Amino acid sequence: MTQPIELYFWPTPNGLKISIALEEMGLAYVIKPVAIGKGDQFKQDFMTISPNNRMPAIIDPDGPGGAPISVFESGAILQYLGRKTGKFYPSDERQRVEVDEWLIWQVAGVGPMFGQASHFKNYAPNLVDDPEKIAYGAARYNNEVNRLLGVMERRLDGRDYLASAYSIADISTYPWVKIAGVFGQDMTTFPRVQAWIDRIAARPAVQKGVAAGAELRRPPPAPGSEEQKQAAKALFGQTAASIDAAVKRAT
Ligand SMILES: N[C@@H](CCC(=O)N[C@@H](CS)C(=O)NCC(=O)O)C(=O)O
Repeated sequence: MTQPIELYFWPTPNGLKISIALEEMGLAYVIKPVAIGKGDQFKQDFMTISPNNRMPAIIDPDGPGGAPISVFESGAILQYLGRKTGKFYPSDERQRVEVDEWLIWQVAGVGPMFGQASHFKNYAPNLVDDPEKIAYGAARYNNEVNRLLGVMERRLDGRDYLASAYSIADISTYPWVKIAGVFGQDMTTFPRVQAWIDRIAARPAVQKGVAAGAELRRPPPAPGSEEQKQAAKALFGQTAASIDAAVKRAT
């Protein structure tokens, strides 16, 4: 009997891309929590499969040739799962190029820019005393988020999905773009993007994927609390040397 895929996961937008894909593709999986606020991403076992100290990652016990394979980086995982199942990743080269364009647009653009906008909105105010020190970075990343929503709004003129049909590009983009309103974006100015969000949110597999790991979700730690200090230490101010030290501590 085929063993379930191990999903190294925390319920953030990058993690949810993969739980949604696994649900959409009908693949059995088991969640292996990576508590990034506690430093699980620095543990040697995890770093072996994800050397960038970031989740998500997967281990597929039934990889190529029937042997296990690990994959890190959400885009690489989605392409792997798409090739494995033949679902949401067309084999026709022209259609595949189109999906790749929008998938890479998400992982190289939407993810990093939305991630930085989230940092300046949700975390920087607890880390930096002077609001003026935050203002420039916050404005820069909010503008980028706004620009990217504009790119999507134009792309969705006359089409329902980013490529020709619903694909891993939409799956990758959805968990970030659905929270654009939380970043302060006025979604009434992006009606096609909002309709795309609603279209994808209505899919039962997406609802299951978004609910994955619900037991891991907690409200953000209170400012000044020990939990918040631990999370800030794990997640922020990372350098090559600090990661080396964190890996040694965690192992
Ligand atoms: N490019 C990566 C980004 C993944 C990423 O940023 N993951 C974050 C959580 S959303 C993480 O694991 N952070 C741990 C850390 O900052 O040490 C991907 O697309 O998989």
